[in-house]
Amino acid sequence: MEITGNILPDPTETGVLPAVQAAGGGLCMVDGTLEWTGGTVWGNTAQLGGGIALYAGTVTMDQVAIAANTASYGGAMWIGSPTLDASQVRSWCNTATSEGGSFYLALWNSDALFTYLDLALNSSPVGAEVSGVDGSLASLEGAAASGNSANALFDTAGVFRVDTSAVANAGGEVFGSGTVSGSSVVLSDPLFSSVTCNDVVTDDDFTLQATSPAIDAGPSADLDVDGSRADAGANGGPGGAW
Ligand SMILES: [Ca+2]
Ligand SMILES: [Ca+2]
Repeated sequence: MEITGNILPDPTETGVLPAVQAAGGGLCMVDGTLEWTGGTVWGNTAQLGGGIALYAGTVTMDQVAIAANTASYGGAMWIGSPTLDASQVRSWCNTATSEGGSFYLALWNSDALFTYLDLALNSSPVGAEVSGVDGSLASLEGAAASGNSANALFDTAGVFRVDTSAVANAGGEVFGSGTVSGSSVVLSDPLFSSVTCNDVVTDDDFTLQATSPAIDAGPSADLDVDGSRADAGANGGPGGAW
């Protein structure tokens, strides 16, 4: 499944629009239950959540790729207060003009869990990869994040719990003013093989280079499909072959 090329709000609509009409360029979920496996959401635009906006409900995402979407908040995804469990998600080259180049946790009770996550080259003035308001919680396990922004990868007043991950920002700062906890985090570039923000999403290779610090650095109780300890990143862990 591919979701691409949508622009919100619809430029032919005029007047004062409900906020939801400008949220989730590729997919907007207001409530309910979503179990989503596979697919690519790329090249969409909205004010909140260029690729995806999740207001509430219960959401399970697995092996979903989100690339080159654009928004004010949450280039890839704007997260309200759903119960979100995202595994093997890959987000790259998304842009937010305000906050959260990849993910923006918008509410005091936003609480999102990402396991085996790839983040690369997302951009925003604040929180190039992930940003969250005071009280929000982003939990990352087995993440591989690589950025080139002058700003922190993870920023603003949210709480970031990061475990068994490899993260680095060529522009320097990784964590901004948010509260950070966690364990077994390597502050070093995960060395994806080839990722370019060139408006082509099919030429990007997130295979880890041989010297990647993300190799065997994922959740210690998990194994990769080759039987070795799980790697960090979206190709890691027992569900990593995709
Ligand atoms: Ca590319
Ligand atoms: Ca491994």
